[in-house]
Amino acid sequence: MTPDLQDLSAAASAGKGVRVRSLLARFQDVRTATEAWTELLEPGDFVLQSMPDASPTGWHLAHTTWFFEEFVLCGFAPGHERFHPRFQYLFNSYYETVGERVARHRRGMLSRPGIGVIREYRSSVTAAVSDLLMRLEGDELERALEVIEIGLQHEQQHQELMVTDLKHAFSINPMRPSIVDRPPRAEPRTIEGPTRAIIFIEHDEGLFTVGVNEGEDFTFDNEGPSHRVFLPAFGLADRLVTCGEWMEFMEAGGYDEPRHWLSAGWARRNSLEDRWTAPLYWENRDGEWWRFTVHGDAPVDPAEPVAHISYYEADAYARWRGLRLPTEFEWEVAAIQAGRDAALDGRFRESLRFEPGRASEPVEPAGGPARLRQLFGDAWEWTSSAYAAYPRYAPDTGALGEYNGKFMSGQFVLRGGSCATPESHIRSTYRNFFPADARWQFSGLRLARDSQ
Ligand code: AVJ
Ligand code: FE
Repeated sequence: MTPDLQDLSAAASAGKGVRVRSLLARFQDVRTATEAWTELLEPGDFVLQSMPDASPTGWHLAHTTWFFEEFVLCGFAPGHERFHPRFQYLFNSYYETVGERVARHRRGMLSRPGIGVIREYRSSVTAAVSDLLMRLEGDELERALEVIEIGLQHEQQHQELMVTDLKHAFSINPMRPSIVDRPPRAEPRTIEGPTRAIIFIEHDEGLFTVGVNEGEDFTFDNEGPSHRVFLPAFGLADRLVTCGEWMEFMEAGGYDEPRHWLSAGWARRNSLEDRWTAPLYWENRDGEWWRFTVHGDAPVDPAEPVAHISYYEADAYARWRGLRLPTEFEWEVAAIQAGRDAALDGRFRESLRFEPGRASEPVEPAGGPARLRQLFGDAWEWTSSAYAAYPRYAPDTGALGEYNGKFMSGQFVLRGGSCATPESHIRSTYRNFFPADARWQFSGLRLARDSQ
């Protein structure tokens, strides 16, 4: 070898070492972050399932582990012996390619394996994946790195779902438990005058590039291919709709007036089992609005962004104001123009507060230009866009092709992340999706309008 070539290959292997080591460090961080807050829970908390859409905490802990066992260990470690022969069936969520599974609404029946065994399962798979990474080389290593990255992003999605699912389960308990490290408490009201009026940031019409192609940084397959869209001129609100503004809608009879509502939303609002008169978790006590939070019960803070509303409610609110929801591309174009850092003023999972925070500054500094706030974090933002494939989208042919693509019907796109989303998980092309009646996520709204 010439000295030049030697240098090159040394550099390449050093580069590979850094990449593997940094993924390994992130892998361990994510695994630990998933587990850390569950140490405060009682044994019974791990099996609670309050509705078919929500899963028990123990199931989340095991399913995210199953993902690595199924797709990394079984895929790349020849002769890997499963931790337990039934776990492939027990902790498969929805992968037809993998096989049969426990029905989703029965996940709360699984008191065995107990949380002790689930924790052993987690550490055994975490260790085996780490060992495997040190052994693999070449193309195998490259492919394994990609799948582990998907596994990490998958686990981050479940970190958020663990919070929203347990919050829902606890909301049913008259003990009003707190899922975080502090006793239930009423937060003091700290209202500093009315919230500043919304400012609409105007955008000229034009052709814009949206979505992203596979590249160095991880993105989900549903964020691409990148393509161009034409947008007529629009204005996007500089902040989220607040609880105070939502109360105006309620007081004006917004929940009782069918003309604001989509037909399916109106039918859902009238459901006899749980008629909607306010956002999920809100409760009227002697004329005052309270809500259940992960810290227990607290009075509604009018300056906080509203959360736990469905698409139907968001849409009705916007129509009542004579405005509308943004499309997902209006949101994305505005986010790209604002720049990620400029808009990173929301609250994320890392704060461990798990409730939306107020806009960081209630009033613009004198003379300062209006800008978009709370784009990322605090509350997911419903868009009017149906969750559908971008032009030329094709899911992978293997089992992981089932990850996002097969859900592209009957759901709407949400953008921006919430107070339960890990900060490193969110970006301007990210597409979350839920059915129009889902309310248990931290879902809120930002208004939009057609420019004059
Ligand atoms: C993108 C949040 C709708 O909840 O099914 C978890 C995330 N995908 N495991 C979901 C997900 C696979 C997904 N959402
Ligand atoms: Fe999953």
